[in-house]
Parts: sequence; structure tokens; C-alpha cells
Amino acid sequence: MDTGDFGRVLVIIPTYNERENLPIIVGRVRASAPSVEVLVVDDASPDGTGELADGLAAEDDHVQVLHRAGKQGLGAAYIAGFRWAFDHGYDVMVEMDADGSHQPEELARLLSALSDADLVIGARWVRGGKVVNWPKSREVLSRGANIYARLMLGVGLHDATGGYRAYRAAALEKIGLSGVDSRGYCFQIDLALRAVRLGLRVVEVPITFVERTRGSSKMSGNIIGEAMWRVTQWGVSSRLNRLRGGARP
Ligand SMILES: Nc1nc2c(ncn2[C@@H]2O[C@H](COP(=O)(O)OP(=O)(O)OP(=O)(O)O)[C@@H](O)[C@H]2O)c(=O)[nH]1
Ligand SMILES: [Mg+2]
Repeated sequence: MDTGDFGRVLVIIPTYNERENLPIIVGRVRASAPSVEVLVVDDASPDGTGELADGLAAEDDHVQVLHRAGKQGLGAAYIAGFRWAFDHGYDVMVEMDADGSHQPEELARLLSALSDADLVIGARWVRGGKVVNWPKSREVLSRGANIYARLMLGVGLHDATGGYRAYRAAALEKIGLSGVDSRGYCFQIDLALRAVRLGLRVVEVPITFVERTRGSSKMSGNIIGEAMWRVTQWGVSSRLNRLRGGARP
């Protein structure tokens, strides 16, 4: 299978202060999947990542850049990227972090799973999935968040927070982006939940997630808090709806 079998594939890479990582990740995507195109969505990174991205785009017609005015979170950056992809007629949208955690060399496997799916999630917490260089505390946090989301939301996913994904454009269109306002991590849970509830085919494939070795993490207490709070709200409201005999939201 070639990555071109799915039509036009766009890999969206959100960046905030990823100067050291961006050229490496873009180079790896271009080398391992030459037919796919790349969109960097930069939120006016103070370290000059946006200008660096412009330089990469000037040298390579498969690389483009969307500049945003300021840091507004991962979810908002992806929504802007998805909208741009719709406007430019792409068939598949891929989410990938800039920091090397999501390996471009595994993209072909994600895309091949898309032949029988609407959304493919690269998963760590499934058989064959791995995490390299994570401290125990991060593993506990991620596994715990996923167990909590599974219990609270009743979706059978093992890595609903995973951010290495491939969406068919038609699936994203069905999900609709206008009502999504999750900003941090819980953006990933939000979209997975919407996809499952719409009856879309969501498939998890094992990946090896590699912790960043350059630049700094944007994870924060706020991001964890937002995810906890929203997952709890979604879980409680769907239970209340079921009790009332109504449809799920
Ligand atoms: N455009 C944009 N990108 C962001 C924002 N926050 C994070 N990112 C990018 O989103 C990706 C994931 O962020 P990370 O800092 O790696 O977060 P993480 O993977 O949860 O944390 P680590 O595991 O510690 O790396 C990276 O490419 C970031 O540069 C934001 O507000 N705007
Ligand atoms: Mg990361």
C-alpha cells in the first residue's frame, strides 16, 4: 500500500516553541511518506518556529504554514488546521506532534488501517504499543486518564487521549467542528467520543511513543484539570440522559 492510495493526505503539526524539533520532524515525514503534505500550525512561537517553518515551506512545495496570532491551545490549533484542510480539498487529515513522540515512520501503518476505519488512533496502551523514556509518573497519569475516560464515557478505547491520528475528511465533516471548544488534551477525547457516538469506525493501532528529547513540554495542571472536568461532565450528563430515557447528547 502507498500513502497516496487515500487521496490527498495532510499531516498537521501544531507547534509552540519547537525550533529544535521542527526541521527534524518535517524531514522525517517527507522521507518516510513522500506523497503526503505537511501543514505546520504555529501560534506565534516566541522562539521563531514560525519563521523557521516559512523557510521550510519556501524550499518544499509539500510544506505549508498557518500562522496564528498567539497561543490558544492544541485543540484550537488543530481545528484551524482541519478547516484549512477542508478549504484545500484534502481527503485525510493526520495529527502529529512536532516533538518526535509520534514517529513518521509509523504513518504508513496508521494509514493502512484507515482502509477499514473512519478514524485511526495510534495507541500506546494496547498490546504491542510502547512508550520510550517516560518517567513512571507520566505513564501513571496517561494510563489513569484513559481508564477514567473509559469508565466515565463507556467508550471501548484504550488510548482516547492519544494524539497520533488519521481522520478521513468525511468523518471530520460528520463530527463537525463548530461545537468543539476543548483546548488541551481533552480535545482528543472529545473528538474520539463524538466519533464513537456517531457510529463512526474508530480503530486503535499500536505505536511506539517516544518522549521528546528536545524542547520543553506544554503539559500543565490546567490541561489536566480541563480534561478531568470535561470527562466528568460528559460522563455525568450521558448517565443523566439515559436515566431520563432520552437520547445521548
Ligand atoms: N500551535 C500550538 N501548538 C501547541 C500548543 N500547545 C502545544 N502545542 C504543540 O502540540 C504538540 C504536543 O505538545 P507537547 O508539549 O509535546 O505536549 P505533550 O506531548 O502532552 O507533552 P510531552 O509528552 O511532555 O512532550 C507539540 O507539537 C507542541 O508544540 C498551542 O497552544 N498551540
Ligand atoms: Mg509531546
